[in-house]
Amino acid sequence: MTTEAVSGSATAVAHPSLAMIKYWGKQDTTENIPATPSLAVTLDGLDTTTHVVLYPSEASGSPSDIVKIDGVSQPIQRYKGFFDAFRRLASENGIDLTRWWFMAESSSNFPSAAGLASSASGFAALVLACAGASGLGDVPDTRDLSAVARVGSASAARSLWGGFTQLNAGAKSAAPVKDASWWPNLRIIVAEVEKGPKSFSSRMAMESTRLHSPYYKAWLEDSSILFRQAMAGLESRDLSILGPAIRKSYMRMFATMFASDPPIVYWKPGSLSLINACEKIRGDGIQAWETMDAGPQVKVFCLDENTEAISRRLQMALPGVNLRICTVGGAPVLRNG
Ligand code: 2P0
Repeated sequence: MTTEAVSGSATAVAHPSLAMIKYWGKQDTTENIPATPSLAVTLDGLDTTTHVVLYPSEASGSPSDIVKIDGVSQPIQRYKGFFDAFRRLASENGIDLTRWWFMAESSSNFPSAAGLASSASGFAALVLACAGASGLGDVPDTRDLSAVARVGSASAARSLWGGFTQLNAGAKSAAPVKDASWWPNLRIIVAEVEKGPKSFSSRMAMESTRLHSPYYKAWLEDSSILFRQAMAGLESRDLSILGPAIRKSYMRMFATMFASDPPIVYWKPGSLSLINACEKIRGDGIQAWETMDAGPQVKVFCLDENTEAISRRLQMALPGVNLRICTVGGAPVLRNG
């Protein structure tokens, strides 16, 4: 039995999920099901805060749900699948939201749509705030919220937990692997090579790779092997095992994109300067393993004791580059009101 919703509001804060082993490609574009297994770390220090208000549709004067990022209204079509999935989940948990709209306002303390996984933290914060505003609170299992977030952005499914998470190929929801305390001296240096939004969305680029890259099949096969290597490195907290798997995963993801027709190139000259710097740092015997996502930014996995030395060398390689030192972050949090 379902009961009518009542007006409510909630605020949630979530962190991005940075993939060490990359999700790139979909098994199902409608349901947004990943074709590769991914293994990710939740980043502390990068926050998305989302405030959601639930209000009766007849009193709203609005034709639909509303999402604003930094005060700017977003095309609601991009969110339709997400809100449909959320309403289904609410109904399964006894709350009827058919005559209610959501109004969401979101902002981050880092650039959006620039290859820093803002859609992961964004949809994770959104699903949690929607649950709070609807009065669902802690009722749905986190895996159910993860499955709804996945419809918004598959990487967001991973951001529902802190620490290290995995999203298997073909999976509807992510799963926790290790909590945030697992690797206390792991650091991730986030280097902002360029500000401003990326030139094409990861969703379009991912689909174009699937359809137009002759290397896509090899990429899918390879992903499972790299996933297992990375899991072994994480289990043993050994960067000399995890690091090479991290590097191979992003390099092979981009190789598949470069081979696409037309090619997809997110790299900028500054990205390459930092990639080369990491190789030299490793040549000097320091563990510094970089990765990149759908944008020009570079993230470097290292240990606490090497953070200063690596940061200095990155600054020398790309003077003026903005560096943030992140630790492994916790789960998203929900505040009522
Ligand atoms: C990841 N990325 O695993 C990969 C690595 C970027 C490179 O997930 O289409 O915004 O919304 O499911 O999650 C970025 O893509 O894509 C991404 P959709 P999403 O983090």
